[in-house]
Amino acid sequence: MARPIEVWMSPPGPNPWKVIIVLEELGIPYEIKSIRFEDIKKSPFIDVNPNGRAPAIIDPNTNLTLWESGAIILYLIEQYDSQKRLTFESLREKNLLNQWLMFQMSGQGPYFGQCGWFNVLHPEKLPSAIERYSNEVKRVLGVLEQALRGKQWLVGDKCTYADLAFVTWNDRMDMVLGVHDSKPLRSSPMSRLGTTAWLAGSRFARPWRSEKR
Ligand SMILES: N[C@@H](CCC(=O)N[C@@H](CS)C(=O)NCC(=O)O)C(=O)O
Repeated sequence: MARPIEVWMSPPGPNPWKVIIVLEELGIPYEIKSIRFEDIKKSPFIDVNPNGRAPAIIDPNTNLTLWESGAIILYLIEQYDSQKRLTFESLREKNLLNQWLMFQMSGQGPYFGQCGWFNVLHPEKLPSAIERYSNEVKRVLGVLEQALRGKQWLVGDKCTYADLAFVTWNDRMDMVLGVHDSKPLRSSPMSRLGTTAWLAGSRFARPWRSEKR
C-alpha cells in the first residue's frame, strides 16, 4: 500500500466509523478529512459526494472516489483484504455476508437514524413517529438476536465485515432510543453483536470510543 486513503467524515455520526473500523482492522493507512456537520451539504464535500452525507473516500492508489459506507466497505474488502481476514470466498458465505450488509444499510442504519431523530433531534415530540421507529429498532435487534442464537458471528466462524457493520449503530442504542439507562437492553442478547465485536477488536474500538461523548 503506497498512499493513505482519504476518509471524508463528520466525526459524531456512526456511519463513517463503520469504514474506519474496517480500515483499522485491515491495517490500511488512511487520513481523515474532517467536515463540520453544518458544512456537509457544501463545497468541498459536496464535490466529493453529491449526496452530501458522510462517509466518502478517495483512494489515491486506484484513483477511486466512493461514497455510501456499504459500497466503501465492499471495495476495501475486495481491494485490500487479500488474506480474507474479514470475508469468505465461498459462494454461500460471500452472499450471506452481502445479505447482512444490505440489511445493515437498509434496515439498521436508516431506522436507527430515524429513531434517534424523532427521539432526540426533532423539535416536536411526535409520539406516533417515536413509537414506530422505537419498535423498528427493537425489531431489527430482534432479527440479529435470532440470527445469533447459539453462535458468535453472523456468518461462519469468525468476525467479518458483516458483524463489524452493525457495531457503531448498536453502540448508539441509548441515544437512538432517547433513554439514559438502557441497561436492560444492553445486557440482553440483542446487543451481543455490538459487545462481542468490541471485545474481539479492541484495536478498532479505540477511535470510535475516543470520539464518543
Ligand atoms: N447511507 C449512507 C448514510 C450516510 C449518512 O447519513 N451519514 C450521516 C452521518 S452518520 C450524514 O452525513 N448526515 C448528514 C445529514 O443528515 O445531512 C451511508 O451509509 O454512507
